Amino acid sequence: MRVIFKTLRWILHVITYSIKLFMPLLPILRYPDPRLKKVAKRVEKFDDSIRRLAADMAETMYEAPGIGLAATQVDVHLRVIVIDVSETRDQLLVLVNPELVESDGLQVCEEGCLSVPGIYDKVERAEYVTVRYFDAEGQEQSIEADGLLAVCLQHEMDHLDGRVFVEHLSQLKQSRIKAKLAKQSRITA
Ligand code: K1U
Ligand code: ZN
Repeated sequence: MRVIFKTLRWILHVITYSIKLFMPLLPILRYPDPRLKKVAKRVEKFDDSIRRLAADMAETMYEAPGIGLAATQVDVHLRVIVIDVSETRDQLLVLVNPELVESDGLQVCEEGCLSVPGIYDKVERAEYVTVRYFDAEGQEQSIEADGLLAVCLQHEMDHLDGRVFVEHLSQLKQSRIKAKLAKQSRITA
């Protein structure tokens, strides 16, 4: 009897561990959840809670997998984003209170969003951006970016202002996307 009980406990442990392995650490809000529209507040105190949030967001982003994540998407309305566009997935950027200080040119890039699963579409963004921000230790930094990093910075900063990339698309496309996502959630419910 004890052996059976121990085996069952071990099986349960393996199942729980496997589920955890494939699940993002923090639940990600799905469009059109109204909480994605909230404007995030500036971080005033750089304490351990901010570093913990950034670490949990990074883990969630890597597990999803994604190349960026904004705190808004995990229902935390503070101006914190994490980004890693490297192929090696080892160049994590944590940006607190990011501000666009310069932008130039235009580029059109196919975007996706962890809050809008399965939807990809072209969006026009600035080609070059300079972003001033604070790192997790509260040190002021600045980053100049082009290509995918520039797109990702603009996409994540949009989230902090309550904007999702699909809002750059036509009303017709937005309605179709909402209908598709509603159908998806009816199927998975
Ligand atoms: O904000 C988010 O939801 C993350 C989003 C960021 C982004 C993607 C594409 C263009 C602009 C911004 C994603 O990461 S969607 C997933 C994705 O693009 C991806 C996932 C794995 C490997 C490579 C890309
Ligand atoms: Zn997104």
